[in-house]
Amino acid sequence: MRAFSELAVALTLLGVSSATNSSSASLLSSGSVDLGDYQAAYDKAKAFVAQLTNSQKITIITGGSITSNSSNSSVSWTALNNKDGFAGINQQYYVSAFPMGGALAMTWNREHFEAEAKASGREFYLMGYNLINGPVAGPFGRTPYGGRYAEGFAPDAYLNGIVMEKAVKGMNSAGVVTIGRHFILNEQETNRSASLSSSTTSVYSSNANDKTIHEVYLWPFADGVHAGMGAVMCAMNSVNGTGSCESSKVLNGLLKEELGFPGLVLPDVGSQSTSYGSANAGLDYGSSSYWSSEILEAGIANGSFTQARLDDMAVRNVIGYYFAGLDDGSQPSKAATTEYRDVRANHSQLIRTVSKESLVLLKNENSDGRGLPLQKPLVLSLFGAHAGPGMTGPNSAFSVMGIDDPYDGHLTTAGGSGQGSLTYAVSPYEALAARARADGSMIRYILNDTYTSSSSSGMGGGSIPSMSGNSSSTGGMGGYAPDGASSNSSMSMGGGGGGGGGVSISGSGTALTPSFENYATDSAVCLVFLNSASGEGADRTVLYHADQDTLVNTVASNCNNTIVVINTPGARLVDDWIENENVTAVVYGSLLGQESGNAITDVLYGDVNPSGELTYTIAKNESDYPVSICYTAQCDFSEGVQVDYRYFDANNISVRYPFGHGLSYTTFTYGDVKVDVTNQKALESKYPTGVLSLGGQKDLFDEIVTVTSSIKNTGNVAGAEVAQVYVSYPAAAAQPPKQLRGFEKVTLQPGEEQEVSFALRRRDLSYWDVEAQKWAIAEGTYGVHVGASSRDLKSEGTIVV
Ligand SMILES: *[C@@H]1O[C@H](CO)[C@@H](O)[C@H](O)[C@H]1NC(C)=O
Ligand SMILES: *[C@@H]1O[C@H](CO)[C@@H](O)[C@H](O)[C@H]1NC(C)=O
Ligand SMILES: *[C@@H]1O[C@H](CO)[C@@H](O)[C@H](O)[C@H]1NC(C)=O
Ligand SMILES: *[C@@H]1O[C@H](CO)[C@@H](O)[C@H](O)[C@H]1NC(C)=O
Ligand SMILES: *[C@@H]1O[C@H](CO)[C@@H](O)[C@H](O)[C@H]1NC(C)=O
Ligand SMILES: *[C@@H]1O[C@H](CO)[C@@H](O)[C@H](O)[C@H]1NC(C)=O
Ligand SMILES: *[C@@H]1O[C@H](CO)[C@@H](O)[C@H](O)[C@H]1NC(C)=O
Ligand SMILES: *[C@@H]1O[C@H](CO)[C@@H](O)[C@H](O)[C@H]1NC(C)=O
Ligand SMILES: *[C@@H]1O[C@H](CO)[C@@H](O)[C@H](O)[C@H]1NC(C)=O
Ligand SMILES: *[C@@H]1O[C@H](CO)[C@@H](O)[C@H](O)[C@H]1NC(C)=O
Ligand SMILES: *[C@@H]1O[C@H](CO)[C@@H](O)[C@H](O)[C@H]1NC(C)=O
Ligand SMILES: CC(=O)N[C@H]1CO[C@H](CO)[C@@H](O)[C@@H]1O
Repeated sequence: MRAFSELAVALTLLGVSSATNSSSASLLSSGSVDLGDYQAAYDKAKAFVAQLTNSQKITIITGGSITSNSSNSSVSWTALNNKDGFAGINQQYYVSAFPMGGALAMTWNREHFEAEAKASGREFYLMGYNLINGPVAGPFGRTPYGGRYAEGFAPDAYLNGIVMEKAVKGMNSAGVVTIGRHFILNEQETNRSASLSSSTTSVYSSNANDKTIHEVYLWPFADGVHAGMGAVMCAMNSVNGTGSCESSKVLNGLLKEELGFPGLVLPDVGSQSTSYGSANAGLDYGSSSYWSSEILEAGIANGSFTQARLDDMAVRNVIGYYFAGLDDGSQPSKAATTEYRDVRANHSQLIRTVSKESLVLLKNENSDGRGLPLQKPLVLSLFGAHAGPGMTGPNSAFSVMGIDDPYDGHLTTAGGSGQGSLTYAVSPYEALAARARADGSMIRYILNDTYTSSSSSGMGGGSIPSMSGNSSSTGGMGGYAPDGASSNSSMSMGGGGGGGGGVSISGSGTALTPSFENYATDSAVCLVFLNSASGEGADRTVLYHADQDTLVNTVASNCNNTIVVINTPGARLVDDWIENENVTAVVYGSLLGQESGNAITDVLYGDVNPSGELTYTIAKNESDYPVSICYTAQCDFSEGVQVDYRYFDANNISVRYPFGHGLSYTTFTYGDVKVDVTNQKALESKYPTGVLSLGGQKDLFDEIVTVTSSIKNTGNVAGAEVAQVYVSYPAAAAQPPKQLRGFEKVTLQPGEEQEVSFALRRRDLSYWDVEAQKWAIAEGTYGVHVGASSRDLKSEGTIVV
């Protein structure tokens, strides 16, 4: 309808340096952005705002409501109900706790990305919330220590962007407005805010170059905008020394002028610090103390602020409401926090499905009957606090300013505004005990990481007086042989009393002295459960826990079928024990929400064949990671685009488990790769030519190359494989050795073979040309690899430009 292309060309000529307040304020009203699906919402928003007085507009942009009696007009507006959470509603009774964002990403399943967001979004909708603080594209995962790692998706722009796209679509389809957060370079909790931490003297500034910002951190937000994200939360941190919510270059420049973002920008807590500065920089929603009618009207009068910008802000505040269809008036009113409403439907089934599909089988040595899956083991022993319910139940408060690490109980969610509201949490103990009962297995457990029997008051404890005489070969005195027990009782099995706190006698049969060693010794399988905890407000300090690693080694030295299960917000190192031949399998995942124990049990017993893949690298040592936490006021992102596997590849560092790794109970083979250029003309144009649309120039999202290969299930059970496409670029693009640019998850029956195809978009083959301020396709030869992980490439094709 409008001459989009001419306007877009004019706009592009201005480039990013054109982050001028006036051009940005008129971006929507001038028709410079091809609004696509947002056009109808824009028209409604504009018509609505046209009826408002300035004072009413200011009420709306400061979060107020307009009632017709108070304003003496026919106009009314009810402030949107904003709420924390993505993987379920934060701090709300009777809702579902879904797998955290990090777990969702580990499924590598686009349908799940959308389905979870839709189901979660539906609960928000029915509880009366309509402006949702999620999904979370940043923290992106620059450092594995980041406290909020579990809320985000993956330290890979492509995968993170695909989850963003689907998550936004899913939540939008539930009728709510999504807030992509935190914009931008919000990679750690330490020193995030001077007002929230006594030790912080100044909020940190993330300093990254233009190429890094575009190729790494901005990318997933572009996918979110492309998918219809209605709001963005600017971050607590500064960027290049200017507060994210005060930076015209960040908000007007990157977000609005470059990504064509049509919605509202609102600040994270305490992140607005000026009146005209923030408004002119692109903040659309803020505090009435900075934005009183007096201040803003005075600004309009003397030129510090403009009428056009106020109108733009008002439109941006209401456009998402129309886009989500909230103007149909059918959303229920906001529920009280403790109110019962029937919103959960059958979501627990989806939660269990997503959870079990997110679990990654890191290691499995099952050729001699050990390892996974379990088959009715006769004696099943569980170890570690993470195996059982926490002493104080699933709803313990996790302080916003950090939580203990690790958590003393089964951990299913993170702390802070991403914390799930659990009506229940199934622990592994609960699910495994039910399974053991059904199978006729004997179950033993010590639900503690550091248990010693002297800390227990049970029989066989260290306080029991010694008996005269000892023929046990190990340790000191003590022990108790109940009458009627095996005649070999007090003399059998030293069992490694060393860890037993002075207890040498193991008891026997069903009356063992409780110790890790004794329980492990004649178990058919020993399951050791480990977690790491973190959340909003504090970062992790370690990537492993010595006590837990000792637990694994103690169990493994007495049990030749030790299987480790880990739930962790981000990377958890395994090198202390991974090469122990008695550690036969490792199941690894993020934080899974309410059905956690059921999902873990489904995988352990092979009710589902594991198909999750790592969304980040597990290194061998902490020191292998390039970035830890920054404690200074200036945080330079000197690693540039070398985040996660890009860094390990570029520096040829051997890793424990690479990005994209994940085993199955079956095996797969890959066929050759075929590469078809489906839009040669597009490939020959160095720069995109499309109009500015949602997410950037429109043709950046055009699919221009198709990659095909075939996958065959060569094992005995059905299973799903995530085939991954990695692209290597001509030198001119100055890219890491390779980058993920496609993936497909295929489910195959035994012996079945399927062709799998991947569509590469123009943007997937582009690098950010800093000079031109555009995405560019490089001249030369692109390598296109299909493989099972970033370090297990099976076959290769090329594209010559
Ligand atoms: C407009 O934005 C620029 C940055 O691009 C900023 O320096 C300037 O102060 C802003 N203008 C006003 C009137 O705030
Ligand atoms: C406006 O009307 C509502 C009911 O429609 C009433 O609750 C409220 O008190 C009124 N406000 C004023 C300022 O009269
Ligand atoms: C309300 O509006 C009417 C007409 O629009 C006007 O006559 C009246 O004075 C207004 N009342 C107040 C209290 O502003
Ligand atoms: C950052 O946090 C650390 C530890 O909490 C503190 O010692 C340091 O002073 C803070 N740095 C700044 C710049 O505030
Ligand atoms: C931050 O500074 C770097 C280095 O000067 C520059 O390349 C980049 O464009 C700046 N970005 C922002 C958003 O200020
Ligand atoms: C405009 O008025 C505001 C409010 O009085 C004042 O803070 C600001 O400095 C003025 N700006 C100019 C350019 O006069
Ligand atoms: C949950 O219910 C919806 C409709 O109520 C249905 O479409 C969906 O298939 C159900 N999901 C499962 C896993 O049963
Ligand atoms: C675990 O055991 C240690 C000592 O063995 C004890 O200090 C700690 O309180 C126990 N933890 C729980 C949750 O029982
Ligand atoms: C006692 O141990 C001996 C040798 O280890 C074994 O032959 C015998 O069966 C055991 N007796 C019982 C009752 O377990
Ligand atoms: C593992 O230990 C059990 C005894 O607990 C033994 O029967 C089995 O042969 C051992 N398996 C291997 C492969 O060493
Ligand atoms: C493995 O377990 C067996 C007991 O089944 C034990 O004898 C052996 O020492 C263990 N090996 C290691 C490396 O811990
Ligand atoms: C009374 C007795 O036999 N004591 C023995 C118990 O075991 C220790 C360790 O093997 C021996 O040193 C004691 O002599």
